[in-house]
Amino acid sequence: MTKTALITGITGQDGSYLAEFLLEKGYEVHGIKRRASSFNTQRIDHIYQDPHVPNPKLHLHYGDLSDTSNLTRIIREVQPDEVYNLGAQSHVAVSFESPEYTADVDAIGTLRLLEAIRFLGLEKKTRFYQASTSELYGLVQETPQRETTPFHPRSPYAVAKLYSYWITVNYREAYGMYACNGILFNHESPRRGETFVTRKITRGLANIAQGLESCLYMGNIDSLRDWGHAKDYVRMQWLMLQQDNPEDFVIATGVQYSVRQFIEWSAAELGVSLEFTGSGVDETATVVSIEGDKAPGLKPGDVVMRIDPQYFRPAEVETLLGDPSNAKNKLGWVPELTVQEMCAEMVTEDLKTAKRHALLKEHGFELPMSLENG
Ligand code: NDP
Ligand code: GDR
Repeated sequence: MTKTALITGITGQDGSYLAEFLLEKGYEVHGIKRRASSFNTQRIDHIYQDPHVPNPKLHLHYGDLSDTSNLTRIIREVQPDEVYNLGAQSHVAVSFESPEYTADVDAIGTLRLLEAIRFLGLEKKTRFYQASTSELYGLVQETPQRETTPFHPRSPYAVAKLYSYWITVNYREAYGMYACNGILFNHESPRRGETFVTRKITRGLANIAQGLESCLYMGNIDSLRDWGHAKDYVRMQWLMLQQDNPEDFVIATGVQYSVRQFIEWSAAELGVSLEFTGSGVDETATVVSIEGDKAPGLKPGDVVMRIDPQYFRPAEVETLLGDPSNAKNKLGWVPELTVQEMCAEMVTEDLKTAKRHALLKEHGFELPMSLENG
């Protein structure tokens, strides 16, 4: 029997990979997309199916996690076997700017979905996945962080996600729902939003290498993260809903690096070696040498990174390192891609785009790119 899945956040990084994954598994996939004044489906355009063709397997519905009646109507229509709640205002720094909106969407949005499932009498049919986060650990109480490590959220985003974590546990305990949390550590890909740190670095350095920008302005580059590849992590989201009993899992690689190291690797992928000098807000990264032909816009001595305190957060999560033993032992899950392979893939993709843009610029055309630096 064909299974039906509903994905909130299908237009995001994870939603797009998960939709591909479920379609390959033969699912009928429904996704909720937001109404926007310009197209926002770039990440799923390659799997889009014209609703006029017979038996389309991918269906998109307009909706929003802030709209109870809309969510209830979609769930009633779709009668999903599985709901993946990936939709969120997912940027930690932005959550300090828009804390109330973040709480509405990232916390109450989850409650709205769970209540809709219950209200429609689907609590025994519909399995529910909640996109929980390593940000819950915030000011870390134990290293590495595992399922039992106490939480201490450090942003409006993380506090909202804490509510969602517990309301998911609560609906499981109170109503016997198959509902579970994936506590996912940072995961990235060429589809990562441009203002998250890895993508900001790979895109920024690729643009600089091609002479489209001059300098990358960064926040706290001492920050330590456990980065994996989004493709590996969406496989795990599905696995969590295929077990006999619902359980919450930490998903991580178990290896940690600094933002500074990610900058060095990205530059190295472009054939550029960097030297970091100075400290605190005065730290800079300067080009020492260049190999190959990927960075015609650079020469030794160019400063390609400076610190801009506007990217510091009011409360920072300095270090995160996950222990994925439980997922490995119980679900047989191991990440297939290393962070270095992921970084190389991201730089390669961003360099392709930067080269296209450089060519357009050379021939006097307007650039179809935003210079927003997030
Ligand atoms: P993205 O920011 O790439 O995608 C978020 C998605 O949510 C987008 O489709 C976005 O739509 C949608 N969305 C935003 N606001 C609303 C709203 N009000 N109503 C409905 N949909 C909305 O995030 P990721 O794919 O990286 O992450 C997926 C989920 O996993 C998120 O919940 C995130 O918080 C969580 N998470 C992510 C981790 C990571 O490292 N990537 C780690 C741990 C948890 P639009 O495209 O229109 O903006
Ligand atoms: P994070 O990811 O906050 O961990 O949340 P992000 O990539 O934004 O930041 C990681 C670390 O890098 C530091 N940093 C910068 N970050 C950004 N965005 N821009 C900068 O210029 C910059 N300079 C340094 C940050 O301070 C931070 O320490 C992501 C999101 O996907 C969440 O939705 C998810 O829950 C968590 O990962 C796990």
